[in-house]
Amino acid sequence: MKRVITYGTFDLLHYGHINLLRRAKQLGDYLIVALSTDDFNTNKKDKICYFTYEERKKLLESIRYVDLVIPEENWEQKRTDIPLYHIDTMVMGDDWEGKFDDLRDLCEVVYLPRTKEISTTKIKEDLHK
Ligand code: C2G
Repeated sequence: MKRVITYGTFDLLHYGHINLLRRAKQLGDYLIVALSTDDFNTNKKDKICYFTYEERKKLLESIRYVDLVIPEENWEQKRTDIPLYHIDTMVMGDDWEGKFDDLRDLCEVVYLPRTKEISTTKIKEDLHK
């Protein structure tokens, strides 16, 4: 049973996120999503979410590739999450390329190409036009 984890805010869920989650699941048998809490987004990631944590959690739990959603409350928890959840592989989009290589002593770290043409920022800008 290969266990995969990924981290993110996943606000205004879109097909770029789904592409990431689908490929992450293809790397194992069980996919955990550590979802950034509202507090973490506001105070540390400088992100204002449209949907609350609970709403974003419900959306992610309805995705066939996702087996478990846990809260991401800070940048540092990865080092405890990986042994705690017996993680074999951590997956992130390549906008994070290299940023989590220090975790390679704990698990495989894989960066996957982002879906270029879509982003929450673009959605908001296009809707604003
Ligand atoms: N993503 C993607 N393609 C997009 C947009 C996002 O592949 N067009 C990926 C990102 O690379 C990330 C995941 O989808 O791996 C979630 O995206 P965000 O919610 O923007 O994640 P981020 O805010 O970067 O949070 O501790 C890590 C952070 O919590 C990552």
